[in-house]
Amino acid sequence: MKFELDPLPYAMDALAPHLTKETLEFHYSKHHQTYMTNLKKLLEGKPEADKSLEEIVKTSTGGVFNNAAQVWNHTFYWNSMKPKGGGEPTGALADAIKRDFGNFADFKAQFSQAAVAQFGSGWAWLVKDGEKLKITTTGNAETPMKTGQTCLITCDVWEHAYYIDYRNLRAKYLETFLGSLVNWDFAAVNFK
Ligand code: MN3
Repeated sequence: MKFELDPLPYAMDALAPHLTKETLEFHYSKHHQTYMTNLKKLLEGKPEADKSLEEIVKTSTGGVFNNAAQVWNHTFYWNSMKPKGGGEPTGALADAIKRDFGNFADFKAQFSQAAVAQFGSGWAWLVKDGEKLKITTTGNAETPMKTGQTCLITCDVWEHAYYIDYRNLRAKYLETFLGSLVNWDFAAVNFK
């Protein structure tokens, strides 16, 4: 793999005021970068270093898994948001959400509840499991990608994702994520 982070898909201040430049500077340049730096150190001179990031996530355990999965999860998270995001999905993804959650408002409520209920650090996900859409949460670095589900959207619910802007108010962060940041275009591409 190449041991470099993908660049952020937007400027550091592009998600403000919902997520500030300070949050993105810490989250991308410190947290995300540290997972990559650690992974590089752990794999230096090892045959796994030639594998793709996805292969490493799927086949590793312990510290290698934790750092590799956090690199993958964060890149997926950055792409799960965009400036002037929010709104509702359209087309086949909108139909599938209606089919599996009743309606979009119910989907949003269930996603937010699941994210708030995740105890401690982790992630909330919309995934495609076979043909069915599901909301799932994972603890720490765990990722549905490892178990063969197709990830459509994720929200990072580690405190470092929201503490600068929202302090302890994870529910408020979720409301903003779903209302103003989530990138349904990215979800639609993953859904296909
Ligand atoms: Mn994070």
